[in-house]
Amino acid sequence: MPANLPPEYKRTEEKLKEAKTLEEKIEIIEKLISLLPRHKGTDKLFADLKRRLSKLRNMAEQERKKKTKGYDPYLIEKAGAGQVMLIGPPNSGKSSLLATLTNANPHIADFPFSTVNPCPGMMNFEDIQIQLIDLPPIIESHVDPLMVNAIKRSDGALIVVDSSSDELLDQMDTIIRKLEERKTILSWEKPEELEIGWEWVRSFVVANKMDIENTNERLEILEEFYSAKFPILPFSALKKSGIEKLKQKIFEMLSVVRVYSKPPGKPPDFDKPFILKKGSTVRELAAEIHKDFSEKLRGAKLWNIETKTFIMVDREYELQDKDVIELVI
Ligand SMILES: Nc1nc2c(ncn2[C@@H]2O[C@H](COP(=O)(O)OP(=O)(O)OP(=O)(O)O)[C@@H](O)[C@H]2O)c(=O)[nH]1
Ligand SMILES: [Mg+2]
Repeated sequence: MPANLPPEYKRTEEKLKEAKTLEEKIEIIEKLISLLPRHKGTDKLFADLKRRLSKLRNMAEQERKKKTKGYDPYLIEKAGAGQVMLIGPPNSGKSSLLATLTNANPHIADFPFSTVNPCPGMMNFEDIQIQLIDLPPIIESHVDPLMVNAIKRSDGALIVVDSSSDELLDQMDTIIRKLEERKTILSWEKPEELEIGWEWVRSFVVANKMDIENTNERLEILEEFYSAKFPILPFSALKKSGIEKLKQKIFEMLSVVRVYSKPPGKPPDFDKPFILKKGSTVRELAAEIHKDFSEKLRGAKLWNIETKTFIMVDREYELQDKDVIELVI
């Protein structure tokens, strides 16, 4: 049976010849698999692609282990609803922000380059926790590739800038450019097309030190240049002003929903919400709770706790933040 491959598949296959790194090759093969029409005529090709992918992934893992010689200070296990990086120029208040928002005690100093190692902390947001990681500054002359890899792996980044600095625009430019040099795009909206080998990290700007005089004018200039690309939140780690809006935005950045499960005949468990990516369905929630559930699942009761009533939803119902769900099997 002829495979009948679509033109985009062939175009992507061409790119494989030019791919230099293992990561690029992996991404291309992943794309090929997603583009491959599935029928009897493509079974062999599918199996072949899968085999090549697994081989390349093994090789990449070996290479990564060799490169980092087993130790990467930026490899911090994810905790809570998501991992968010604090990036920015020296002295902008990244560590102060971490200290304001979390239980952590990072080193804060009135001179630049005080942070040399990443430092995590947990931020409470309503009934969940979000992990924030304070990072060393990003400057023109040096950016640790391991740090960029950690930013790539994260669920989002805050670009923390000093609104009182004369170099505000230059610093923004440096941060965006230094990451682009390592194939990392920072923006709020996902780029329509992302070239193979590139990574997108959802981010927004925290205009810190707004308690200092005459920062309003600088904020306006920052908005003029960057508000199309990023939301910009005025903040003061010193005065702790703007904290609620900032926390809300960090939660929004993660694009997750909280779902409370209700056992039949019992009150819902409001202590520990399930956290799922926005767009997840009842079926995916069931799979998270128990592998066997999702097969037997018929649908769910979506409860209104105030009126003690429910409506039936099917397996493909898209979960909304704060839904109370009773699975029906
Ligand atoms: N006025 C004012 N000062 C602040 C604010 N946030 C931080 N600072 C001060 O700015 C200086 C630098 O703060 P850090 O939190 O150490 O800055 P950082 O970005 O972590 O610096 P590096 O780790 O060196 O990159 C300290 O003297 C802080 O007290 C703020 O909102 N307002
Ligand atoms: Mg610091």
